[in-house]
Amino acid sequence: MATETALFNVKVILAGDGAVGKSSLLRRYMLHDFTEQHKMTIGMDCYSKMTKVPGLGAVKVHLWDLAGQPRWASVREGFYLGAHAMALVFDINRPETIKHLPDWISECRGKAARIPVLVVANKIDLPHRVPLDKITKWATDNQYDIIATSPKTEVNVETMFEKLGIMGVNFVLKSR
Ligand SMILES: Nc1nc2c(ncn2[C@@H]2O[C@H](COP(=O)(O)OP(=O)(O)O)[C@@H](O)[C@H]2O)c(=O)[nH]1
Ligand SMILES: [Mg+2]
Repeated sequence: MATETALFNVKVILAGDGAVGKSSLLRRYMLHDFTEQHKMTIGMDCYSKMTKVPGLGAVKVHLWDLAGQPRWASVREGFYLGAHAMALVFDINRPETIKHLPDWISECRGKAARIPVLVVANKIDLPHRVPLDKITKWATDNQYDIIATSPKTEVNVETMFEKLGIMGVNFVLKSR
């Protein structure tokens, strides 16, 4: 296979409470696979993938999967540094994961002040215990992009990561 040199290297982080589906989104995107089992991420996992951004060419996206549980908070601090985009994931079936979104924003903003945020409404195959409209309004009011996903039923996973790549590249270009 021909190797391609990336014109851009983009660091994307996945944040959000434990068990909202961050690792599952990555697993679906990277390995085209899904499992019902939840295995807590230990500290952090990292994956890289070459993608093409229309009009810009080859982009290498480095995806950082953060462990969401409070016990990993001190480990997470360093992961925000140098990030170019953040996926803020919650579980549409667990309202408390939505309530915690502003805490994730504050944790990140302390380390990566202006990175673009994509709010990810995950597990949309399950009953929506908070209406999507309400969260969409919160996201738009705060100038965050939003997408509804399900790695289980394969909804919008590719689109989510493509969006993050583009957001990351735009942030790199803006920061130059
Ligand atoms: N029904 C449903 N379950 C999901 C979905 N995404 C993840 N899960 C399940 O939610 C649990 C937690 O997922 P995981 O990816 O480990 O969450 P993380 O802690 O945020 O990385 C696992 O049991 C997954 O199988 C989804 O889109 N729909
Ligand atoms: Mg995980």
